Amino acid sequence: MKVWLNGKLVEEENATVSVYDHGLLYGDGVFEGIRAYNGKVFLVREHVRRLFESAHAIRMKVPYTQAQVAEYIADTLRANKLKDAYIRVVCTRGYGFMGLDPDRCTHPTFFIITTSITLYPDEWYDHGMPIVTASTIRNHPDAMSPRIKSLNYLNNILAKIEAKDAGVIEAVMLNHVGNVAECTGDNIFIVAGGELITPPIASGILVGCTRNFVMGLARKARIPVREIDITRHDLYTADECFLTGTAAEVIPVCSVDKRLIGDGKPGPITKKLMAGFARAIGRSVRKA
Ligand code: PXG
Repeated sequence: MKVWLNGKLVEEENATVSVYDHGLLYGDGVFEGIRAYNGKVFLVREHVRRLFESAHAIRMKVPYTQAQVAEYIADTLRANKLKDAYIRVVCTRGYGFMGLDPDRCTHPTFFIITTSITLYPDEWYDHGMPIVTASTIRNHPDAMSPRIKSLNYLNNILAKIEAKDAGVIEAVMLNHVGNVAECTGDNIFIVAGGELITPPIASGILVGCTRNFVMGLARKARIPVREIDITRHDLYTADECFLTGTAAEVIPVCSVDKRLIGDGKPGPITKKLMAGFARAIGRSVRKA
């Protein structure tokens, strides 16, 4: 597989960065995870814009334009003859020897990895997946805003470890005041009283591209959408619950901390939005 690294397409064994790269030494950098479906990069403008916003927020300048980044993603997919792919775009502060000072780094390191995708098992989409709440809270927005998709994912990784210890693969993270924020790599939605509800941006979340897209699908289907604070109790007592993310797409949740959600099966609004998402990416709609 070829990797796009600092302006060149190189074989993956030659795609190397310095041990003095501040992305590695300090997690000083930003990234995006993007999907391509049937040769089309899904929500590419939204993802590239978020990459630039993340970089801007940490006072880092991506050395290209947004249009160039979109073009380089397409070039990498073409070079690897990939139509359905997972794409990782990374921009680090670059080489800078030791010391936190970002001014030690003169050139950002920029690379694009593409890989053929591995989907979650069908069974979770058909029957829902169990999740738990983590004791690790989401980063305080005034410490490290979760809106920045930074290279330091330890906050999320600690919660992921809790999920795995509980025998599941995803965990809900509460925020600094105890409300539901998001999962380790997915945003969260519930359905209650016929309304689609998701935590607001101010609750301290990554503003997911899939989240925004699914909210748009719901509005088009005339499902009322509200961004309001939700508690763990709201989750336990919801009629439906699902997660959204680039990797997971739209995935139903059947239980939270062993409390069944609704009747424990994907609900009608979840199924409708899963079908809408499948149509949008040109995939035939699952039966089930
Ligand atoms: N919250 C967090 C903390 C995330 O990392 C999302 C929400 C969903 O955002 P999008 O824009 O994808 O709808 C994410 C995204 C991985 C992987 O390798 C993780 C994400 C995306 C793609 C791959 O685990 N997280």
